[in-house]
Amino acid sequence: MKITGIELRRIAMPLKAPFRTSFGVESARDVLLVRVVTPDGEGWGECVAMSEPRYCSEYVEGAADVLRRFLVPALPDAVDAHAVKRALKPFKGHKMAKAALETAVLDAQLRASGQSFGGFLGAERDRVPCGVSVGIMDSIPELLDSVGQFVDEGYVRIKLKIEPGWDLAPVRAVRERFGDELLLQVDANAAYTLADARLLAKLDAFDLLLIEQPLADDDLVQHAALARRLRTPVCLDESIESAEDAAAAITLGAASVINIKPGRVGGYLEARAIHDVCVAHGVPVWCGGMLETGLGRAANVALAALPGFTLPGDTSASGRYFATDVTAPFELADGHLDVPAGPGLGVEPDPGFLDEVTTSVEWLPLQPSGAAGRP
Ligand code: OSB
Ligand code: MG
Repeated sequence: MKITGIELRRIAMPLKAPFRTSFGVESARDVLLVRVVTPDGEGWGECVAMSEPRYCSEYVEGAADVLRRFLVPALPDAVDAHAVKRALKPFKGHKMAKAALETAVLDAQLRASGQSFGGFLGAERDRVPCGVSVGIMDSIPELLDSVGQFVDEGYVRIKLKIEPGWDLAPVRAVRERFGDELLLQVDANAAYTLADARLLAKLDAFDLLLIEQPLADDDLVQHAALARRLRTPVCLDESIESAEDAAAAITLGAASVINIKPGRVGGYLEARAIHDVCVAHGVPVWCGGMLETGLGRAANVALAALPGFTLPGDTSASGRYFATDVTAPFELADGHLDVPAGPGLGVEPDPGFLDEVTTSVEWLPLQPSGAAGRP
């Protein structure tokens, strides 16, 4: 496949309500969309980097910079997603920027050949069960209201964001209000240290599915030490950026569950490789989220339909975060989202809405013929 050029489009998506984690508060989603243009059609990739480098070292402006300065110019003449992955490998880090570019090329390639993301990745289900991530709140009554609404909407699993000072009490309150049947897990986003092991062990009383990323991103050895002191399974998010990381974490005993976010690991090819490593080791995986629009969500839902994704993901409906999505909204039915079946992502951005929320557009021509104009 030849690429004519690449468009970097920034959009500003207001969130229905601020989303608070141990690393910060998000009130609007500043999204970088990558559109690959070829003579046979186009493809979309959503970059999941956030506006500030607080979840990880990447941030939207930095992702746009590395794309225009290094990644896009490194693309070979004829590409498919595998060739993109190879061409970008010499550049260290910047997984979210790489993932967006690889995904856009994969989407263009699959749309051209008529295959869906799910079909390409090896999805074995046509719908996936959905969980929801619930931010840190100002009070427990507010949290119980919020969880109650999500339960009423049909979400099959609740994840509570925790941090020091917002851990045992909110978890106890949710467990008491909603009962032992509720699938419940927590996510600390690296907010604790091994010195907190005794405190974290008190969460064992609440029968959580897992505790996600309790310690720092680069603390694999300490996660292994913590895991030996908890009955609650330890799941890693931030620590896992590749299949090699996943293998190391499993071998060390640092994780008995892995959260796979395609953006964090450099794309859907690497995400599938991590899935395969985990399946080979009998380690369950689930699909994480980064407050994606419908474009990113479509691909995540396809990934979550692979056989090793045995736990519900953070693949919530469009309405969890956005009053209006850039695609037709993903809507929950009986706690599930349908896996798109059409070619590529199987969803289209609404051009009018996209223009309304666009804050900047940049065209990067690739072939000499593309320099003449913007298709
Ligand atoms: O740690 O999983 C995380 C959102 C932004 C950054 C990191 C995380 C999250 C979430 C929400 O937990 C996931 C979602 O609902 O998309
Ligand atoms: Mg997480």
